[in-house]
Amino acid sequence: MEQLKIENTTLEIVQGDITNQKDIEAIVNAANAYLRIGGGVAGAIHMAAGPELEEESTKLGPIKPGEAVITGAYNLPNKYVVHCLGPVYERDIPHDKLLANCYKNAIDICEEKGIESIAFPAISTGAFGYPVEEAAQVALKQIIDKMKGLKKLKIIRMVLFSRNDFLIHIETLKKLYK
Ligand code: AR6
Repeated sequence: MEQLKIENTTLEIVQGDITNQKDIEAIVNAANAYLRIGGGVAGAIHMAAGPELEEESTKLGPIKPGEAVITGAYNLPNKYVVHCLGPVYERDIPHDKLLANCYKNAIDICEEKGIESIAFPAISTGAFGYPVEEAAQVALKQIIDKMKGLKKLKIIRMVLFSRNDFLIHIETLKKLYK
């Protein structure tokens, strides 16, 4: 695990499954616009949460790239799911701004609701085709920018599914924060 502390907040980078973050209050879903079940992260989250999640989430859709909304987490070990719609690479432009907005808006929701910990997957890097090296730079830069002055949020965790994505995020963090 790699960690970076800025003021009162710690950024953690781990390899793992977003549905298995038992010590985290809110996990982030790499959602589709209609907040339906879907595949990848969204499929895993809905499967673990149970059907009530889709009942609640679909009422909040459709959302636009970069937007984030919050629901309960039902059978997941967390309290909330924050659903972010990432950009489809090279279709939703500017993709870097829209991807950064996902992280920014999710963190703003936590501050508004007094949530102390959040875990993100690498939004847009699966079905939406965002190259992981580029996405890691955008995500980590935006997270670090937001970490200054946070009042409620104490832990921000990036959860990478594969070893390769995990190592790319660690390298990117080292380059951004030396
Ligand atoms: N935990 C953590 N990361 C995961 C997990 C998991 N359980 N499963 C996959 N990943 P994706 P997107 C990684 O496709 O690109 C869905 O169908 C995966 O390796 O879930 O934003 C939705 O319904 C990849 O690096 O999200 C949307 O239509 C990253 O999570 C669309 O896909 C994101 O992959 C969203 O596409």
